[in-house]
Amino acid sequence: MKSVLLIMLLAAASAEIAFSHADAGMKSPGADQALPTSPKTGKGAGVIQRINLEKGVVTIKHGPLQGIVAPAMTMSFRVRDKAMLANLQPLQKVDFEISHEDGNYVITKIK
Ligand SMILES: [Cu+2]
Repeated sequence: MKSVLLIMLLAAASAEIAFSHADAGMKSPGADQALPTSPKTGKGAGVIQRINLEKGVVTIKHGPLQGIVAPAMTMSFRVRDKAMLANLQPLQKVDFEISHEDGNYVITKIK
């Protein structure tokens, strides 16, 4: 019975993380005319709010992104390699690069 409870807790925890910019209302008016196709990569800077080492997810309060049309907001990103989170901590200022893969934004570089 213990393992069943654990699985339910894990499911509930993962459900609250939103990875998609689209879900978070990331589209802004004028985005369509700026670029004919959505760029696949972008850059940004922000402040780390939370880090989940187990899931490889970092929550960043970021400014407007370069490359990908996105306003300033706080959101959770998956990192390509969990080891990228090893030297980061909450409230740290970071520069990061993201790539759009399989409908999600993935951090490819962060420091
Ligand atoms: Cu965002």
